[in-house]
Amino acid sequence: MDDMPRTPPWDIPTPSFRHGLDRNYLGRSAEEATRISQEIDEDLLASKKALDKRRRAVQILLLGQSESGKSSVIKNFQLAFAPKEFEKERLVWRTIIQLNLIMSLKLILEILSHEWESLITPDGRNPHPLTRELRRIRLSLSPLLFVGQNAMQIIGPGTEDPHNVCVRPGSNWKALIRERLDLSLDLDLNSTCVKDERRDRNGNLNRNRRSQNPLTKEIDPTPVLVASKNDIEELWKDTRVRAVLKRRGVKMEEMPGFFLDDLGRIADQDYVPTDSDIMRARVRTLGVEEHRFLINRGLELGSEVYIIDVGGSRSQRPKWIPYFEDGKLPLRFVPVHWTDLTECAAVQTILFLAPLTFDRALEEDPEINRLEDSLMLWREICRNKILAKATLILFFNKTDVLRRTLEAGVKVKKYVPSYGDLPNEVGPVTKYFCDKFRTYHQKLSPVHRPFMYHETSAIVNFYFNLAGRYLND
Ligand SMILES: Nc1nc2c(ncn2[C@@H]2O[C@H](COP(=O)(O)OP(=O)(O)OP(=O)(O)O)[C@@H](O)[C@H]2O)c(=O)[nH]1
Ligand SMILES: [Mg+2]
Repeated sequence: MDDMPRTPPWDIPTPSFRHGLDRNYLGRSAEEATRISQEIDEDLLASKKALDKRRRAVQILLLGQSESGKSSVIKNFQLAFAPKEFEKERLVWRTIIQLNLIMSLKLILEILSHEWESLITPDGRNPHPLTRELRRIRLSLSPLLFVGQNAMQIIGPGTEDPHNVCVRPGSNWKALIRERLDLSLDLDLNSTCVKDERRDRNGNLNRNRRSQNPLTKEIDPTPVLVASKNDIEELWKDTRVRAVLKRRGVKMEEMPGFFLDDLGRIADQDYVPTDSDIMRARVRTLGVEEHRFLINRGLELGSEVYIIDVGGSRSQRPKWIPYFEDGKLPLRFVPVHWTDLTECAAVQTILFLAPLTFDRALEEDPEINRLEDSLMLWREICRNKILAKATLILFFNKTDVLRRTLEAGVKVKKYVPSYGDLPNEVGPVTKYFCDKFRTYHQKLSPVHRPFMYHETSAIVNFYFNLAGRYLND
């Protein structure tokens, strides 16, 4: 380059001179300007179309305390109206379910360790037989816990919740799992049968397929879970372990993401989650996450529905504030070219989830009764002026849990003295609490709006009929 002759600065032609030299120059720059201008016009038009489309789209906000079932409602919705996407994610849920199972094991081992420490004699010995057994099982399960920990770090880096699978908003964690675990999906959309690349043309499993990628090996729980099956079973069935859990008031079966009773199916190389498994899988939501669904069944095909999911635990609630302040989409959901924020669609419908779990406390604050917390949140939402025009629909979710609790003989009046001697049955209990929610709704709503509620169980496919009715309207 340095050897090339350079034009001295004083010899650089002025624009008019250059024009003289190149007759096409102006013509070319005019063409260029027209092209750029057209591009801008097209961009603006596309933005406007996107904005119009967005304004026409149904926009739903899910609110409710942690574990009320908000994210489960989304899965339900997807299964009902966007089943193709649901199908594509089936194997992603396999990993989540495996991790849920590993988290349950981790919790049990931690509880047993505490027990173990409490049994150590002053001279440092521990004669209890549980300890020897525990040591062996804990050692044998350590590779599984290690792989689980690795996978959790990949899916939700820095989320630091030792007992929950957590994901960061906007992290595209499903794509991440698919990519990192090499889940190339080949889906038979006419059935729930999933074939992945591990199968050869004849449908036989190529069991070596997974182990080819060393990175995958470090975070895929499948092989080590399969290898640990007997030890897990032994641990979970051990009557002494059950006794410790009982003594410490830990009801594993009632915890979200409980899959230990399904170990036989899940700890299998060929495990493919059922719809019901996916509904029961637990991923804790952090922050606010927007889900866009392109309807491919049941409603107007090709129409768009936006559902905004929020983390419901107390530490996450400050992140709801944008919706309470101006009722518009928070800035981060708006593509940069949507300059006029006031044009953005406001939330049209709020689904508020309030399980009638009168006997449970918040996980994050054992001093606070869950139902009391739900009523407090409901009051805030009803009285909010910005949300006055949004349709409020109340879901008394987890009706199956309420039924089981009452059938187990748990008395409402023990937790809610004002319930008195009313019948301890699902109907009267639901009516009693429903009246409370209705009263707040009527008293606090800034403008009159109808009180709508449903008794739901988000782990079964309830949404199709219900949501279809609202969305068609
Ligand atoms: N038995 C039962 N379990 C449910 C029901 N709805 C949800 N679950 C389970 O409850 C757990 C928590 O549900 P999520 O949908 O993750 O709760 P969430 O409201 O999104 O919780 P955060 O993300 O923490 O705010 C999951 O394991 C679900 O499978 C229900 O109706 N019945
Ligand atoms: Mg959630």
